[in-house]
Amino acid sequence: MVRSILKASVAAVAALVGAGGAAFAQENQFDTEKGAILVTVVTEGLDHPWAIAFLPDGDMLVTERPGNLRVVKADGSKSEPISGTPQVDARGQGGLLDVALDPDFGSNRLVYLSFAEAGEGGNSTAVARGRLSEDRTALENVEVIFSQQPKVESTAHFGSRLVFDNEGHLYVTMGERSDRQFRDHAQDLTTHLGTIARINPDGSVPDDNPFVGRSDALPEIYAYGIRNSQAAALHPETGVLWEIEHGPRGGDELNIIRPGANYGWPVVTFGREYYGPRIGEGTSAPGMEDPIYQWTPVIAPSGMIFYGGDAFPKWQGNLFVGGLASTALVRLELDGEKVTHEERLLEDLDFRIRDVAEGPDGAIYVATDEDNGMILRIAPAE
Ligand SMILES: [Ca+2]
Repeated sequence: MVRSILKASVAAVAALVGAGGAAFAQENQFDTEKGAILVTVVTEGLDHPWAIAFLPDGDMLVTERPGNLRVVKADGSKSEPISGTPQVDARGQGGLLDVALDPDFGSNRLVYLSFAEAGEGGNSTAVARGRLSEDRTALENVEVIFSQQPKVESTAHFGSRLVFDNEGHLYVTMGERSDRQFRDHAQDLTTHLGTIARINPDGSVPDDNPFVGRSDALPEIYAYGIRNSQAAALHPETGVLWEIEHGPRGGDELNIIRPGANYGWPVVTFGREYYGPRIGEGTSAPGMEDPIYQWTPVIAPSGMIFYGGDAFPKWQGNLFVGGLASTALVRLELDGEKVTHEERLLEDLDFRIRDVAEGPDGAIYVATDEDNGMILRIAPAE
């Protein structure tokens, strides 16, 4: 249960109210299996924050789904929206989504954004990049480096997370756009629907992508059979991409992404249609990769990290996943490629958790997907 620490000023005592009506103070202490944690409100008043990316000085770039990118300082102050960001289609699940820094941000100041892009045929997931001005008020020389093909009429399943690998390629996780008539495209290599792309930072195709040179496949595709992936991270030791995707009713999946592999949707799944019937041909099939872990009922996953900080020695190497419907920060213990234990944190707060990030201070930061969205900092209580 919630144990609030009310200290310092009267202002700090003013309770915030979560989506579920739970009283929530500026600082809150909770017990976990590995010790007590202190959950602090870094900032509030964000409009459905979707992603957090730490700048080298410890401040954050934060996207808001309706279309704004802001700097949130470590002291919680928020900048005005940064100019130059792309126009987004903010209907439904669309809008401004992930933000990632170039691996050479220190010298080139390049920032990458994924977003729902309107265009001929409807909309699709796209990636833009631009240079963050020295005063951090503008993105300059913004160009769209990738657009998912084709655009369709849907307001759902845009993915998307942006992850650089250790060789400087950019992974873009996407969705299959949700509607029944689009679903089968997740098995169709002539579209980007339901795939993970791997591109160079300028949007060109790496020579060693698995489908390069095939006339029946788009060369950006790295893996396919994906339903809707809003969580992805590079494994810190193997350098391999791990991805978590939304199932339908049941069957959220944790997958290890291999080049050219087929992750099965909608042929195999642990989930069912929202209205009850089975989907596809069961839970496993030859030539299709099984998830290494699945959630039924779903957690509705968004955002993940492999924790590597010093603040929580007992959590090193654990995988943390944001949960929307589950209103939880899910902690997974791993043994190689096996999940050995799961714990759910922050569940009682009733906040939809949209993104998870590790700060340079080793604390864990989460963004809550609410009208009054917050950034919360999670640190050891002692
Ligand atoms: Ca699958």
